[in-house]
Amino acid sequence: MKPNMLLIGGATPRMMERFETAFTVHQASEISDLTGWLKDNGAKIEAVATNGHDGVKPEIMSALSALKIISCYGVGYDAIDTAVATERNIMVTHTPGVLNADVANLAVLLMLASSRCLIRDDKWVRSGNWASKGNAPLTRSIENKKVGILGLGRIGGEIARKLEVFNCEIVYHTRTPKPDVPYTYYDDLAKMAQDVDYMIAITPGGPSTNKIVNRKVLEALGPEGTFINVARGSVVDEAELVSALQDGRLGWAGLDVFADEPNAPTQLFELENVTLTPHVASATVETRQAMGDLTVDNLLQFFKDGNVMTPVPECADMNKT
Ligand code: A2R
Repeated sequence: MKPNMLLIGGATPRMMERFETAFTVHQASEISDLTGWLKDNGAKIEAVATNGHDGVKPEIMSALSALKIISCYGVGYDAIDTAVATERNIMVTHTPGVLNADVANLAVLLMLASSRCLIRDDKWVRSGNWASKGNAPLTRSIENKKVGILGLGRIGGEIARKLEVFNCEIVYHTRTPKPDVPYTYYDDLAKMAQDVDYMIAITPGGPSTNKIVNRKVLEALGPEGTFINVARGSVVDEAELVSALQDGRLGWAGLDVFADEPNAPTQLFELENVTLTPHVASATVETRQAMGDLTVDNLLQFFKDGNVMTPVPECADMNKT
């Protein structure tokens, strides 16, 4: 008998094929009355595969009385209540590491797109402005600039390394200083924002980072500053961000994540000092395949011997061996 798995959100064909070799898969998106279905079937579900956006809603989690493992396709797992999971001895896994390079690449891309006005200059050519108005206005260089990284973990470290080729000076803010890094530590986020040209957010979401990029921090970054967000929309006070960009109290922003995805604040659509992407930092064929493989591998290994490759830190001591 294959164990029953509930799939929340999508999966690639390659993931589906592998899921189906080991599990009886129930796709939440294909169940019309999920609440009713969970009443009748929730107690037989032993595994959930989900993603960082959908997570597992509390009402779903509580309907799955036999749940043993949640495998999350993504490194951020703030949409999964790990306190409830650990209390119930439910293993939670995620996909750290394999997406570092591409998320870091998107952060650098947003920095460059913002400083070099990529979208404006693309339009300059297409609209005929080049011929009718002449050369596009000058842009700004990222060479030799000071960059503050908010969250110097796996991805933040990768961003810092990539920015070294642009001769950027790297500084960072985290809750605890990191040993063995050659970058200056700031224990005060607003102070760091004041001192840098660019600030890149790459922390987890959740309560500890909720709106830590607030009005004070945005104003400290200031009219000559650029804010890049590849973390979570919840990390910044979005209303304050919009208003600071509108008034020029903040210079520019490059944003891949938003508080209410898939919706982004419509006021941003009018602004030329903003570059927007639809939460695609890890969304390359190569990285998504690696994430998908790890999502499935964790589940298969767990049902083989009770161990997983990449538990979330809260579940790190739950491996059997
Ligand atoms: O604070 P620390 O010392 O635990 O450092 C972590 C930092 N961090 C914070 N920094 C400031 N205030 C906080 N409340 C706070 N909470 C965490 O974020 C660490 O340097 C970094 C997270 O690094 P990792 O755990 O290695 O995560 P990774 O793989 O870099 O991914 C970061 C996030 C994901 O959670 C997704 O939301 C997004 O990137 O894709």
